[in-house]
Amino acid sequence: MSRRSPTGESRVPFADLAEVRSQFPCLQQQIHGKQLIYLDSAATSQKPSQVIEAVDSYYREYCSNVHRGVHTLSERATSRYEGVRPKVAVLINAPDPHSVIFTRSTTEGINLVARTIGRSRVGEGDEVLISAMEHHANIVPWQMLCEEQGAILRVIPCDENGDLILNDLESLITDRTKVVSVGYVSNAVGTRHDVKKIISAARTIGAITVIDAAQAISHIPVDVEDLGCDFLAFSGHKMYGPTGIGVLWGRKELLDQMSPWQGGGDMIRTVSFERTTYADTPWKFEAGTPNIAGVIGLGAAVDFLNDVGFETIQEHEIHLVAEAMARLDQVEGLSIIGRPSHRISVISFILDGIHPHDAGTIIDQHSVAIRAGHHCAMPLMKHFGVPATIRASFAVYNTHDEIEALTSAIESVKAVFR
Ligand code: C6P
Repeated sequence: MSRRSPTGESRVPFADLAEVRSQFPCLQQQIHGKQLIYLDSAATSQKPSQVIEAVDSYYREYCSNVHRGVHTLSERATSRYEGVRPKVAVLINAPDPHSVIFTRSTTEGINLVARTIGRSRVGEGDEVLISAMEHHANIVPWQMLCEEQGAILRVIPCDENGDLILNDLESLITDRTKVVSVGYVSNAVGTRHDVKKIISAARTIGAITVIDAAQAISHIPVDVEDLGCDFLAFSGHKMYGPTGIGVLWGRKELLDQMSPWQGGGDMIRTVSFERTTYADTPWKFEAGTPNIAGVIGLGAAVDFLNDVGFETIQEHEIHLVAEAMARLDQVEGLSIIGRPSHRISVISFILDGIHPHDAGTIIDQHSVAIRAGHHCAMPLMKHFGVPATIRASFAVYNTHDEIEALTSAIESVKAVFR
């Protein structure tokens, strides 16, 4: 484990995970008089000092617009902003940094694909395939596209464990299938899907493949070359970076063929009243002043992930989740929702006779932050026959002691309703 200084130069080793945790100012506080225990990283992760300092230093030291000014501050901002593209490309093993588009979020990335290549490739009677376990961000844009184009939305089903049923892919992926868009990891129950299998089936018939990597990017190495997908979207705020910044990676040859989706400054080459010509990829997809501080913070978040290292992250999180599952399984009246064959970082559960929102409110009184709700996965909740679940999600800064605190908070919830 090692880390860089905020300026990105010298690397200083992290002594251990306790030191990693000490890098998160927001975790160093009490809520309701007790040490905060943050188990809601799937909603948004906490931010390490190096990310906060990178954003702070942009505003304090070289705040200016990018790609426009000839002055020193603007050149500095442009070079730091553009310097994040190759960092992100290395993170996801993308061969070309120019295939990295900065967006607002995963949501915006998926919408961009649906509104551009989706619109041009999906026609009447065509099919878009998603899965039963998608976040609304990977359902609604495709539903809107299908409604607009007269196309059909089809769904890969899942079983009672929360695993996708992939043995009948041939009947779901037909020559009418133009887009296959699936999540890498379920935010609601934590399943790590076999997306490679889905991508490879989709490629045999030439469908466009889109991966929602929002819940994967901070937990496992994501490798677009190995996956073989055409597009992959994720959000900075779930990978220790700022809110309001995301990435859409796309295969460069496809991005080059695609039309821009928003018009405005910074995405053009020339403008006249007769005709506009567009900038090259990726800038033609980044209309207007971008989230400069967000991109710079995202770069620091990539440094953070690299500095801790995915081997350390995975080893720690796999143990945490296994221990949390074992402890929660011992709690009487608690049912875990979804027991997938491969799980990452998220555990969903319900308590007999207690609404998840009531449980969440009481758990918060014990200074444990969890999420209660449908997790923007209403079709999946329906599949499991529940309106909502209580969700604990884990990140690199969580500790084994925090699992004990969660279980004792759950016991207090039960005591209130006894
Ligand atoms: N899930 C959660 O608590 P945005 O909002 O665009 O950054 O991310 C959307 C999104 C897309 N896909 C998956 C798999 C996600 O988990 C999310 C965000 C949060 O689970 C907020 S609902």
